[in-house]
This record gives sequence, C-alpha cells and structure tokens, in this order.
Amino acid sequence: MLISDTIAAIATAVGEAGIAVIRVSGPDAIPEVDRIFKSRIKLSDAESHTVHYGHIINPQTEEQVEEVLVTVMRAPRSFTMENVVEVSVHGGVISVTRVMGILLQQNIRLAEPGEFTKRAFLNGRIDLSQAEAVIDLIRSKSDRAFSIALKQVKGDLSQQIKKQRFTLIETMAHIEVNIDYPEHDVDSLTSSFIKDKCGEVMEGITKLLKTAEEGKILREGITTAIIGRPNVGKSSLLNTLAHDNKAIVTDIPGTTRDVIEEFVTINNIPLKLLDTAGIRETLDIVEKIGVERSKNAVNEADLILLVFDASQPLHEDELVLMEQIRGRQCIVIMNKIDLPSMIDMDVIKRYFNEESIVQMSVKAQEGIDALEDAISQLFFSGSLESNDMTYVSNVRHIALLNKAKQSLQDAYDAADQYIPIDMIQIDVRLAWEQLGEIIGDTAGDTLLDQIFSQFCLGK
Ligand SMILES: Nc1nc2c(ncn2[C@@H]2O[C@H](COP(=O)(O)OP(=O)(O)OP(=O)(O)O)[C@@H](O)[C@H]2O)c(=O)[nH]1
Ligand SMILES: [Mg+2]
Repeated sequence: MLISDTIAAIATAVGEAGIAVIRVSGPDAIPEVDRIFKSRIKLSDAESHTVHYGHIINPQTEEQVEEVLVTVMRAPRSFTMENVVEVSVHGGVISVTRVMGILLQQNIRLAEPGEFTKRAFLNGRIDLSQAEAVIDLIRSKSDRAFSIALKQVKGDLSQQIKKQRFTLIETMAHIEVNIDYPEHDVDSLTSSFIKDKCGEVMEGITKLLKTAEEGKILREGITTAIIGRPNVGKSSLLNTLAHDNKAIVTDIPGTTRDVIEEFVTINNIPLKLLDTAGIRETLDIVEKIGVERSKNAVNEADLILLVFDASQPLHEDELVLMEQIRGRQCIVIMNKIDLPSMIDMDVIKRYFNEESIVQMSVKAQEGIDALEDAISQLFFSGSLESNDMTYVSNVRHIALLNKAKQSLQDAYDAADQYIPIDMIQIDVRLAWEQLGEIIGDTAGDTLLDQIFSQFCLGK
C-alpha cells in the first residue's frame, strides 16, 4: 500500500510536564518540518537518528514560536518505517498547541488515533497481533501484564501462529496433490497424515488457549469480591488494601449500599476488588438492591474474600453464605481479633481448611501480610515468574483460536470418515485463514479500522 501523506500528533500526555513530544511521520516529514525549523543545520542534511537544537518559527512572520530539540529518523529505520521527525517542546498546553498549529499549516494533517501504529502495520514492520499488543502495553496495569504485552510486541505470539500455519500449508499441499490426481482415492495413508497434522496444530492451539485464562487475569485483574454480613469490616479492608479511603466506613450496619470497585496490585498480582453491601435480610429498599448486587458480585468473582466479625457469634445468614460459596476459590478472614473472640471456629473449619483462614484486625493493621501471602499462594504459587510462555490475552485472538480449533476438528473427523478430500481441504484452509486473521494476514479493512480506533491519539 502506498501512503503519500504526512501526519502529526502529540505523542505525550497533555498537561504540565518537563517536555512534550510531537511526532511527525510520512514521506515529507523532513522537508515539511525543515520549513519551520531554524537551526545551524538543515534537517534535510541531517543524518538519521540525530538530534538538533533550534527554534520553531512562524514561516509567515519569521517570529520564533518555541525553542525545541528535533530528532530525525529516516525511513525505514523508524517505528512507522517512514521518515519520522520528533519535535520535543516545553511541556504545557500552550507550547504544544502553538507548535502543532504551525505544523498543521504545512502540508501535514492531524493523525487519527492509532495511525502511527497502523502505518507500522501497513508498512510491514509489525503484524496485527503485535500492533494490538502495543495497546495492551499502554494499558497494562502491572509489571507482569506489561512483560506479557512486550513479548507480544516483539512477536512471540506471531511466531507461534506462523509455525502452526506452516504446518497447515504443508497439509494443504499434500491434499492438493491428491485432488490433482483424482485417481488417487483418499487412502488410509493420506487420512492418517491429515489427522496427524490437524492433531498437531490443535494441540498447539490448545496450549495457547490455556494461557488465555492466566493472561486475562494479568491484564484485567482477578475479580475479587469482599463479602460478609453487615459491619464485619469489609469496607475497612478495601480501604486498607487500596491505601485509600475509597469506601465509607461507619459503625452502622448497612453502610455500603452499592458495589465499590478498586484496582489494586498485591505482590505484583492485579486485583479488581469489589466491596459489597453486607448480606442480610432487609426491608430497606435501597439496601435490598445492594444485597442483590452483592450476590451478583459473588457470582462473577474469581476470588472471594469472606469476612467475619470474630467478636460476634456466627449468624444464621453466614451459614447460608458459606453453603452458597462451597467449592469456590475463597479466603476466609476472621476480622476484629483485637476484640475478645466470640465466634465458633469449629463450625467454620467444617467449611474451609485451615490454610485458607486468615486471622486479622484491620483496625490494628494485623494480618494484612498474611492475607496478601494467601492471595499470591492461591494464584501463582511462585510458578509464573520463571515461566516464559507466550500468553494469549486478547479476546479477538482467543475467539479466532477457538474457531480454528473447531475447523481442524471438523477436518480431523472428516478424514477419519474418509469424506471426499476436497471437503477436508475446505476446513483446513479455513483454519489457516482464521489463524491468519490473528496476525492480520487475512484481515479486512473494517477489522483494521476497528482495531486501530482503540488507540490513543499520537500512538
Ligand atoms: N475493633 C475493630 N473494629 C473494626 C475492625 N475493622 C473494622 N472495624 C469497625 O467496624 C465497623 C464497620 O466497618 P465497615 O468497614 O464499615 O464494615 P462493612 O463490613 O463495610 O459494613 P457494611 O458496609 O455495613 O456492610 C467500623 O466502625 C469499623 O471501624 C477491626 O479489625 N477491629
Ligand atoms: Mg461497607
């Protein structure tokens, strides 16, 4: 594809800062910026990857608009593989707007969101899954999520997909020979060859899909619902874990009426914490709705933190609650151990094993470490750090992997039943295309637009 226009956008976050960077990319980036840049050197003479001090001027009035540093990167050695000029200006809205204003009066237009990355894709520098990983990189909320996205930007997932597609090409070539020589009927040899190859690729896909669940957790956080009777200290716990007074805490039972969400990172594990209304029978309409929402939160949670007030005897509602969450991933918190204990631990131990029970006093800030350890233990048992798997975390990729797997299953079954070979070929080709859509080999324009529109401006 031939791209003929030159685009510009602010590449840094808008606001007060030391510097801001404006990125210009396109065939004419260098001469266009040259026209408004005064320095000892002309940018057209500058070598690639060099930085130059000077001033942006208004070409009509010759007036100096801003003092800048300009970096020149010549095609194809740039992010977009085009000529790129980056102008570093003083941070601050006025300075950035003024320089952008002058740039856009030249033969340069404002970039659309994601257009730089889109050009990197169209010019063949990165494939689609790598481009999507750039979005993940920007949005990642934990070190691990960032590392995963970075691996994908580097092309780890693409490599795996290409490997599987290569196997499918081999298979299709093998089948093609049989179609071209129809006198060769589908013999058992061909049938078992197809089954072997499809099986091999399906196995590869299954492995990738397995990483998806973990990938999702790392990207979006483990949905963790804090539940329990009113007044046991749920909101206090949320505030402590979030290091913030996000939720209202009072000694009145029924304080929290709605689900409060807070994103926290514990030992590098991202959690989406949900503080919920205390669960009890109530006649108060608002509280009733709150209790309903708590129950929904329980249903959608990956992890439940069930809080008890250890200074109170067990309540009947709590027995019901324990019954309901049987078998779910759960950590039990015995809160308020700074007060004399009244709770019957024997009953609780009938429902949960000892390791998942944490003694705590949010008030005295005791037991927080133990809770954090219990959470890490549950999810990663230390295994993730040393693990260098490729993670699939993008819903689009997951859907396509599932589709490709199904197509291969169809091909496999057809080969098993000696169905005419050109029918089998259709399914294998479909799987090949579906995998291709992940890396953008077989992706349509609408899809591309949709993906790149998720980017922020200037990326
Ligand atoms: N003594 C003691 N009091 C605590 C502790 N944790 C919380 N509290 C107090 O218990 C009361 C209720 O705390 P909240 O955090 O509002 O309880 P909650 O579970 O969110 O209550 P609802 O929103 O009504 O369901 C407040 O007065 C807290 O200060 C603790 O460890 N020890
Ligand atoms: Mg509360």
